[in-house]
Parts: sequence; structure tokens; C-alpha cells
Amino acid sequence: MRVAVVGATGMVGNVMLQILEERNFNISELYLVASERSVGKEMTFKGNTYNVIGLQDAVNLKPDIALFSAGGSTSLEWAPKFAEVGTTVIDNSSAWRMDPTKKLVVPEINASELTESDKIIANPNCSTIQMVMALAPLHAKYDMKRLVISTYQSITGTGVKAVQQLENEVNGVEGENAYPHPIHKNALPHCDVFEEAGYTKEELKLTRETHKILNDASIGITATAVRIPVVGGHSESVNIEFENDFELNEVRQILAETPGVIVQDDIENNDYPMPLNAHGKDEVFVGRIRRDLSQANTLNLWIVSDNLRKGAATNAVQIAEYLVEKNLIKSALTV
Ligand code: 2RA
Repeated sequence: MRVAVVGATGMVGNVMLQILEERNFNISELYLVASERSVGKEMTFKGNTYNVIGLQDAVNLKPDIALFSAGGSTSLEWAPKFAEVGTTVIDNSSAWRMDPTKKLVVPEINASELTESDKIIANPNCSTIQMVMALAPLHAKYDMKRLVISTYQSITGTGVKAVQQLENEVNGVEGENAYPHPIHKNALPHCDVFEEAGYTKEELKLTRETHKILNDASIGITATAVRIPVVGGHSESVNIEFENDFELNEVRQILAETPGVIVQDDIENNDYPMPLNAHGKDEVFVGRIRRDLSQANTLNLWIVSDNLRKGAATNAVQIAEYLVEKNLIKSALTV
């Protein structure tokens, strides 16, 4: 496959390259693409050195697949240009997720919806991916009625500037800030920008994207997204009211049998998911599995995953693997 990584110099772009190498994705030609200011920069992949190229040059090369993590405005402008020359785009930004003509895909849940005609495919938001990985099989079994979600999100979700802000604050160094407040020794109930009804864009993503991926807008969903000074991954406390009752052992079994999910729930030995342990792994870890004693048919879960891996880069590469495996990508050169 001839593969372009658009946004190759960014945090998710670098992790996508790491995942492509780890999973030995079949690459015949690799194009590392970034904004004009990075053109010419040297990067290595599998021991070989590559020069970063610009977007138009990458379009002209007609890659078969373009893995995007370059921000919404770049995706809106350039994903269609790649698609027009026959490239299949898998985009990590929020630009195309709610477009009714575009698929929003977590391979373990809805990859089967993909067809050869899907030339721009949206990768869901990191906090959505890890949550629906655990909830999809439970929804299929017990029919979810309402979700109350609180997230505890890694600063890596914001990017390099946020990681640098925390480092500066820990070291007592002045610098450019990603957040309106200090993040060291703090928790910010403010991920992304504030939108309607006092919710942030991050909180509304959890609602809207979950409805689309599970194809069920009847589920009541409310979320509070919080930024905390950790780097290993996002954590989520999820309260789930089902239409039907459940047996806790059966819930554990369903989760344990779900590909990509690991149940880590041994409170006798203080064993439960934590970002420190999820960091660098692709699985979604689920623990603190217990009934909500205040309401019938209601379950509490604690869900943790590395937001840069399964929450972004790994999910995108898994979509590409599925497309290749099902022969849904025709070479752009023959378009
Ligand atoms: C965040 N999920 O954590 C968003 C974007 N990566 O900021």
C-alpha cells in the first residue's frame, strides 16, 4: 500500500507511524506530510529517512491511503482533494464525524458498514472510542436507556503545548499555556470549547458520536469532561441505566469476551484500571464493575485506555487494516 501520514510531525502522527511499524502494516511507499513550515524536515521510519512533503505534493502522488491527524480545518480542505484522486482518507479530526454521508468507525463495532465507496472515513474521538468499546456489547445484550459520564482526560489529548505547560509548572518555569488555568495539582472541567447549554464540545462529542456509532439516538447521554495532569490515558466513570436487568457475572463475562477489552477488577488486591498501566497499550481496560444500588437495572464502570493509541492512532490503523483485508481499497493510481 502507498500510505500518506498527514500531520506526521504531530503527537498523533508520530504514534500512527509507531503503530504502522509495530503492526507491520504493508507499506510499499510512505509519504510523511505536514504543513509548509515542516516541509523538508527529516523523519525516520523503520530505519529509513524520509523528508516531510507538503499537502499538494502528497495529493499529486495519489496515495492509496491517507491517515490524517492535522486538525479539522486541514481535513475539511484537503481530505476531499485526496479523495478526488482516489485516496481513501481516515481522519482523526472531528471535521467529518457527524457528516451523515461519512462513516464513524470503531472496527470492533461497525467496520462491517464500510464499503469501497467510503473515501473519507472518520475516526471517533478518543473518549468515545474507549467508552463504546466497553458499552457496545452491553447495549446489544441489555439495551442501554441512559448514560451519565465523567471523564478524567490526559493532557496528551490537548497536545504538545499542554504537556509542556505541565512540565513548566512542575519545574516552576514560565511558558506558553495551553489552558486558561494551571494544570499542575489541578483539574479543569473544560475540555475543548464551550458550546450549547453550557456543555463543552468534548462532552457533546460523547453524546453525538455514541448515538451515531451505536446507531441509536434514543439513549439519554449526559457528560462532564475533565482535564487532569496525567499522560498515560483517559479515564471514565460511566453510570449505565439499562432497559433490562443484568447479572454482574454475566456483565464481566461479556466484557472479558469482547475483543480489545480487558477486565481488570479485583478490588481485594487493589487491582483496577489506571492510566499509568494503560499507557502504551491498545486495550480498553474496565474495572470497578458494580451495581448502582440507588437505581434498578443500573451499572457503574470505570474505563481506562491510552488516548493516543486505541483512542486515535491504533483505531485509525485498524480501520486501514480492515479496508485492506476486505479488499475495499483500490489503488489510487488506477483511478
Ligand atoms: C482531547 N479528545 O482529549 C480530545 C482531542 N484529542 O482533548
